[in-house]
Amino acid sequence: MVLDPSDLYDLDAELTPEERAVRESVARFVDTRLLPIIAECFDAGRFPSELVGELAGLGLLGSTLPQEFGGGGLGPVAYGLVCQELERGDSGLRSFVSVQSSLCMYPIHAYGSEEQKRRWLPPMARGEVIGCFGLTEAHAGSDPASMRTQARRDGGDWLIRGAKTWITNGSIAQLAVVWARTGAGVSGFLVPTDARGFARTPIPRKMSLRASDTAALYLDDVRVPDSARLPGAQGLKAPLGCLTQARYGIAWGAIGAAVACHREAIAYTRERVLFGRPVAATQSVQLRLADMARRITLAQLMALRLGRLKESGRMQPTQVSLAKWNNVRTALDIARECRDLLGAAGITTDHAAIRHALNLESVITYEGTETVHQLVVGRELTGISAF
Ligand code: TGC
Ligand code: FAD
Repeated sequence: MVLDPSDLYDLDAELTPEERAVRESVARFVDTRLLPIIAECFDAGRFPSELVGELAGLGLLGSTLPQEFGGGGLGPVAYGLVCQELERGDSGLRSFVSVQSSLCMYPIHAYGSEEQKRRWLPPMARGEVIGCFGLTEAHAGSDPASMRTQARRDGGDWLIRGAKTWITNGSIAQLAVVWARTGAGVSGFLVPTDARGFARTPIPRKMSLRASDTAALYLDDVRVPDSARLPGAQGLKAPLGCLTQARYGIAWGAIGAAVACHREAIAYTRERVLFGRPVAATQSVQLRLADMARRITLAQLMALRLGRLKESGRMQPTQVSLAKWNNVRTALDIARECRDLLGAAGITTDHAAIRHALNLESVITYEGTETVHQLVVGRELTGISAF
């Protein structure tokens, strides 16, 4: 029996027919709609907004939410496979879906009022309203507890003042989920981006996630009614709870980027003839490709186990930290090595490796840096917080 080089342990056999069908439909979309345009988007620094309607049509926005709010009721493993296939195309498109689904629709569903859910979730699932998630500030990235953005009461309203930066979808969003300090700790607010006093500027000169929109947000006493506050979001654990959802998707997504680079490097080294034989015939290249397969298989096993833990309601944030750390590190190392195996051909976006490697430089930083996740695991082991 010939093994699948991207699935040496036949994890496909562990998936349900529904999970396999979801993966295959997203894979088709990526192959036919994203891959033909992604290099051009990356080169131009352009988010492929023309794909948003198709993502919605495939049910990929808020896909785990119940159908009454426009979601698809997918399970965690199916959602993970969605992220994996999208990121096999590009981390930027997976980021778009992560932010819309896990960082915007999830908090509205988990912490929002009935009225907020009915108003925002269905148009977000249809891709008519794009969301962004404003937690990070210039001085408060890894340490969001030190945020300075404030919301203060003014009659029945709130006035929000502060600035957020590095915000995915920031300049294309119609709705911003903004986290701000109030007299009673951190709260979340649903802020329409056309509100008076709200401004945003795209972050220029990015060398990573070039096919994703990233912006700074400025809130100059933006007035919102109390009905825009997420009533169930109390304290920092509310935004951190959203991060757990998004980090879970990233742990799966990164595998897709690694698989794309690995497949490309196998094909390239089989074709590339040097010193009278394919470069894939050398022991050192086979050793490198085999070692990548080992690391991809470990990442796949970790993601699937995490997914089954999530399905049974037992997944812990520390387990998510371990998987985000391991799988993004694995993907970044593999993307860099594959770039090297392509020689000079690896430095242009005619091949995928350098695009994935550059993208993964962001993925290893956002949603908690690698060090933050290592320290979360260290805290679990020792019972001592090193933050
Ligand atoms: P601490 O103040 O001790 O805890 C606050 C409360 O939160 C609870 N908690 C969590 N709950 C759910 N999920 C998690 N992951 C949680 N982590 C903590 C905690 O139990 C506590 O609850 P309670 O009831 O006791 O009040 O905070 P901490 O010491 O646990 O956290 C420190 C640290 C460094 C881990 C945290 O601040 C952190 O994760 N920092 C990294 C910040 C970060 O990841 N920012 C991401 C911004 S969004 C983004 O990057 C989007 S990229 C989008 C894309 O995909 O394009
Ligand atoms: P810092 O926190 O300043 O960290 C700098 C360095 O110090 C890192 O190496 C870090 O690991 C290290 N460090 C930090 N603390 C410790 C410690 N205790 N011990 C040892 N080392 C430490 N944020 C949002 O809110 N919403 C978004 O949509 C969003 N999208 C993003 C998109 C992109 C492309 C990028 C790059 C970032 C995005 N972010 C977003 C921000 C992201 O979450 C932060 O960049 C990240 O949390 C790290 O914060 P920082 O950049 O301020 O780095």
